[in-house]
Amino acid sequence: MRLVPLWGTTGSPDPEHSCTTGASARMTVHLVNPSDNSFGTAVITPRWLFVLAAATPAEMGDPILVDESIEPLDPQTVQSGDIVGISVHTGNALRGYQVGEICHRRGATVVYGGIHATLFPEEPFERGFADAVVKGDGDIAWGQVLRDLKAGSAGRIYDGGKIEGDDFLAARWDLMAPNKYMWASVQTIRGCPKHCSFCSVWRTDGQKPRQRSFEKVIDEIIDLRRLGFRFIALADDNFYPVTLTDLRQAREQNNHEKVEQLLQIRNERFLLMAELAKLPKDMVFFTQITMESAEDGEYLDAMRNANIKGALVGVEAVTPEGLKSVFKDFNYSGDRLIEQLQKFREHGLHVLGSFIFGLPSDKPSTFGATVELALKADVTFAQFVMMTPFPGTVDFGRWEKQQAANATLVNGIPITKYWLIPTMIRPKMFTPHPSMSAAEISERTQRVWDRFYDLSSVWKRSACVPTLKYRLVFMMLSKLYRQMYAGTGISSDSARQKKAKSSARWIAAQTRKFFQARPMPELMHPTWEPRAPKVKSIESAPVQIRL
Ligand code: B12
Ligand code: SF4
Repeated sequence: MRLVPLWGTTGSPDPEHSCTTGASARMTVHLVNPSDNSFGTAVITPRWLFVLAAATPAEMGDPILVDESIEPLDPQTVQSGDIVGISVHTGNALRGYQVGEICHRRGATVVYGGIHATLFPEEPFERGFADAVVKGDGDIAWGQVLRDLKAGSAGRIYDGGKIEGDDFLAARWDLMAPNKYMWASVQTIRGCPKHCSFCSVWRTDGQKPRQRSFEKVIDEIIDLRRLGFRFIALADDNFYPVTLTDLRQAREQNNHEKVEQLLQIRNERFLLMAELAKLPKDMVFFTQITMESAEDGEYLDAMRNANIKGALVGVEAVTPEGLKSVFKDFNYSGDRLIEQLQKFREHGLHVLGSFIFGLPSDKPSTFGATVELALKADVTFAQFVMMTPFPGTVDFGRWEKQQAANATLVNGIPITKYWLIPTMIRPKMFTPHPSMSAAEISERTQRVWDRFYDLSSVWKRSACVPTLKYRLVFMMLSKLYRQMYAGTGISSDSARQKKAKSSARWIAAQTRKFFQARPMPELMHPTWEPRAPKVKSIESAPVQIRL
């Protein structure tokens, strides 16, 4: 881990307010998860909020946590001298900068982190009244920033690097607002060895899987079950870091060291799943996985035994050309794709299929073919997202180059900085398509959602749960999923968005009750056998350099 405050000390945009002046008498720490859409209830906990709470040094007191996907920040709660940590991903960066401005005007010190700040560390200074920015992992860096702020010697940009899996902190679930979330989220691994063109994970989180030891994961999950959470999202980039093909290739190359490394990662996954299987049987896990796992029956069976009931599978495209264009030609297309998706069901796992529309190879007929395939392949849920070039991706790099010569402006903002365009006028499609307009792609995508989530299809799919009561819950969940997307993403018409949002708010509140479980304070943590400490890689050595 490199923990490097870069480029000297902070220069606050407001000369009367500088965080270099050191501790004020009162220094409450706030952490804000920005969102334009507040639904009163959220589906999944934003894990960073509770991890950074754990990273806050005890001497600073418990931080105040605000998740705007539940309720907007009340500015009155922020006082002069407070410190506010804000996380930004690309979609919520603009709201994040507004929150930063509000807090700055109230006299607080503002620190940004998260994937967008990692990719554009200068932007929060230019747009969001930042006093400091943390790039990369915050588990260790956040404590350092706070201690530096308290001492009046904070750096401007800190690089938290990519820490080892065993340094990932367990979240402070005790600070979570009660009765607001349906699923808690626990990370078991970060990074992904693939390199899909639309994804930045392999760049920002690295291609080397960073795995937490199973004991730490299980301990955290037990804490959650004790609190009454039985639905847990394993918020991993890719739950299947080593494929059978990886192993076969390493063996064919007689690369014994590589085989050993791969087996170590794989064995740790099996150890984790074996322990998950020992947890109370009412627990339900969900994760994200690549399609290749369908070929690994042993792995899928271990997942089923571990109560991992389902996974988001990135199908992306149903044609070979589409898959090639996103560097995902390890996926199958056509009938073989259907067979592969069905394998998950054969092994007792539900699939949330994720499909992308707007790829250059897409034609008007692709939309219908995709939804028919999704219906035929027995996927339990599906999401149909429109191609968005996220910064840090290969697609974004290409598009930025194309735009460099003759940049399109929206509201005076270059379209390659689309996250700075106010959400109401932000285009839904960015990269021009060779044969369809953005409106046509959006319209056709919406129709695909409507078809997949029409009442009779949802009712048919709801047969996967045992009782009528649960079939009704399944239907509400499907409706909620569709509404949340219409409210925040695909819908181009604002009346429809508004309606979708208010109905999502109501459904979310009703649905959450079904996720609640009896707290189990009596559940004990296992006593773990000590294991030999892992050797840390050089890149993760905790170097602390101050310039
Ligand atoms: C789980 C997950 C989800 C879940 C849960 C989201 C949630 N409520 O948290 C679901 C499925 C709902 C989801 C949805 C989406 N997601 Co998502 N998601 C993830 C995933 C896999 C893990 C996130 C996580 O929990 N990580 C664990 C925490 C601990 O890590 P972290 O957030 O990175 O935080 C660490 C550091 O970044 C840093 N840090 C973070 N914030 C701050 C703040 C401060 C002040 C400091 C100091 C440090 C700091 O410290 C933390 C601890 O080390 C990430 C991939 C990833 N590796 O991040 C994608 C990811 C964040 N998602 C992504 C996307 C695109 C989306 C969607 C837009 C997808 C879509 N098309 O609809 C939606 C947007 C939803 C929304 N409105 O927020 C992209 C974001 C790309 C970008 N440039 O913004 C990512 C990176 C995946 C990708 N393929 O590129 N997602
Ligand atoms: S899309 Fe999934 S498989 Fe592809 S690089 Fe990103 S995390 Fe890995």
